[in-house]
Amino acid sequence: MTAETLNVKGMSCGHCVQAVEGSVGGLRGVSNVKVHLDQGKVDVEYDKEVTSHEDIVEAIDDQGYDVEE
Ligand SMILES: [Cu+2]
Repeated sequence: MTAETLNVKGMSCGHCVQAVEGSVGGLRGVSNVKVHLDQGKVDVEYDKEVTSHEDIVEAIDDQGYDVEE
């Protein structure tokens, strides 16, 4: 299992939390996702055999938020 913390810009309210947690949490291979709204951070745990960092970044981007690489 891989654990990462991503810095995500643009999340401002509970709707944003649900959008990010819902989209990332819906990816195959993601076992845990937690948004820290006050810090602009997203903790994610996933199986590298099933999904990738790029897939997660894309899922967040699709919701309209920017991941700072
Ligand atoms: Cu919001």
